[in-house]
Amino acid sequence: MAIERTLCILKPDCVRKNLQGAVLKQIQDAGFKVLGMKMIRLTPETAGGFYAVHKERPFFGELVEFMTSGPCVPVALEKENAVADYRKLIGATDPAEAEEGTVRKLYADSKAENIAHGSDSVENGRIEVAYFFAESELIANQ
Ligand code: FUP
Repeated sequence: MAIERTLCILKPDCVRKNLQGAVLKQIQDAGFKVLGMKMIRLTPETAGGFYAVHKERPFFGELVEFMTSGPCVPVALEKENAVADYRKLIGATDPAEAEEGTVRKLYADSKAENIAHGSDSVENGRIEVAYFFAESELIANQ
């Protein structure tokens, strides 16, 4: 299996609930290496650009509003098979459908406020990490 990068965002609901540490511990305990991490507040432009693929969806406005509602924590992760393994760790988009023990099942309130983002393909993992981090900000060898 190949070493991959994937982007986690600890979303504003995660930060509001003071769950950054708990979720990050779960991620690190599962073997993911943290290459970079920062706490930022997204603007409508950065949030809209990140979710541009959902621009025509009915929930786009609310998604941007939520993602800009407070600080969030983008985290660049690396591991073998990182994209699929991380999506398994966070669980289904809707916490009601997420498996027991997953981050979203444990902590998320709804499909809209679901604690953590995860890239959905290896290509998007690279693109999304680069959306938030310059290569020089990533620690490749820890
Ligand atoms: P995921 O890959 O699990 O993050 O889910 P999607 O890419 O399908 O959706 C991105 C974000 O849009 C979700 F995290 C929350 C929001 N969303 C809604 O608010 N309502 C929906 O019906 C679907 C997604």
